[in-house]
Amino acid sequence: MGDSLRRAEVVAPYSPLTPSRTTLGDHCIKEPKMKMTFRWFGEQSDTVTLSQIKQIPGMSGLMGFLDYKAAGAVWEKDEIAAYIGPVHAAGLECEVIESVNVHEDIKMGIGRRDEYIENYKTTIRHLADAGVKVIVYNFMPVLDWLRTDLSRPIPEDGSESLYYDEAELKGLSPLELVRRTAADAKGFSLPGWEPERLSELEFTLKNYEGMTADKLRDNYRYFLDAIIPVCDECDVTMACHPDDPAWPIFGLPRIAGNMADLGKIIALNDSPRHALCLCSGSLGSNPENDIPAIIRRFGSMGRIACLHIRNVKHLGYRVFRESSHLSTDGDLDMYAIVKAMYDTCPNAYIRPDHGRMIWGEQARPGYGLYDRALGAAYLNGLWEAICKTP
Ligand code: DNO
Repeated sequence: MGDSLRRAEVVAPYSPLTPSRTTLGDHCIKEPKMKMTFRWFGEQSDTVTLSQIKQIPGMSGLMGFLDYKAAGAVWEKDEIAAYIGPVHAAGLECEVIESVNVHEDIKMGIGRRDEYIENYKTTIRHLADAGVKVIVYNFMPVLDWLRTDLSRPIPEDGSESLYYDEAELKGLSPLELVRRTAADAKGFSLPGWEPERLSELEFTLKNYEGMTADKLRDNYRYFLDAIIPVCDECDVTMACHPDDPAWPIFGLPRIAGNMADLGKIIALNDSPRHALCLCSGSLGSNPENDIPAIIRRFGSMGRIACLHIRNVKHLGYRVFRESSHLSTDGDLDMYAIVKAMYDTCPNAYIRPDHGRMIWGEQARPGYGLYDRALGAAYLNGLWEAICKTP
């Protein structure tokens, strides 16, 4: 921030009368343009429509998702086409797909893992045929992202946001937490909380007993060794999403919570097809994580394929809420984050991440229209300012 203030002092003030400012080229943001995208759950499952997304300034496409697919199943060509067809018809791209979930057998290294890996390879080929360039996934055991309240009022303005208080987990079993989260979701499905996966929760948790971070990484390497050659063939990049929150939960190991963890993950396979989905909010759940530094490290290695950007407000030890995207509403410096992206991985895809519920909107927690649209506009504003700052 200090850097930006210093810059502001030396840059001449903008004047609408300065002729060079009124020519088309000078008004345009210089390349690279931000590849701004939006998560969309499909025509049957989203309260947000494609035409609304198209009307958000600067929106180039989606990070797509087939919310009904079970982990381990092949994403069939016709299913992918049914999702992507309307997206293209709305004038949006679909070069990123999220949450192609990895089956627990692969993470645990047991049972039918080779069969599920073959299915995953087929899915990669099918997505590549449909023009997909980046696949976002995670390697979190059993539970994806986790919150203890999906609609906690923010006292300052009456909006509602996702909230986490580790103390509230103490008396809860994972199953109780899953039931509570499902009840809290207002009837919407939540990405990462697919019922089929969670119905086997107790059995799966039992199987994870004795799992260590090193064993999990070994199984991860096995998975990558199998799928990365297919990515090379198809020109698709795999983007690993970090742990959220960024520490182990319910005694399950988690291996993607900080810079050192992500370094070990990247070292599992040398191909640039093995990359990260840098999620500022997930990593930002731990105030010790320096998000701009993490972006600079892996961005300059060419290992950030896409970014999920949102802000977090810490309210105590392992207590936080998801704030609006604005720097001053949370604890992350969004200017520094976008600047790190601009400097090291400007061609990565980006999307605003979870938004608050504002203006009376009823939608899937974290995935309404209004606050995410505000987030996208804000990120575009930061980008334009960075592009135009000499
Ligand atoms: C949460 C999302 C995650 C993410 C998956 C990727 O809202 O960011 O569900 O898409 O972890 O597999």
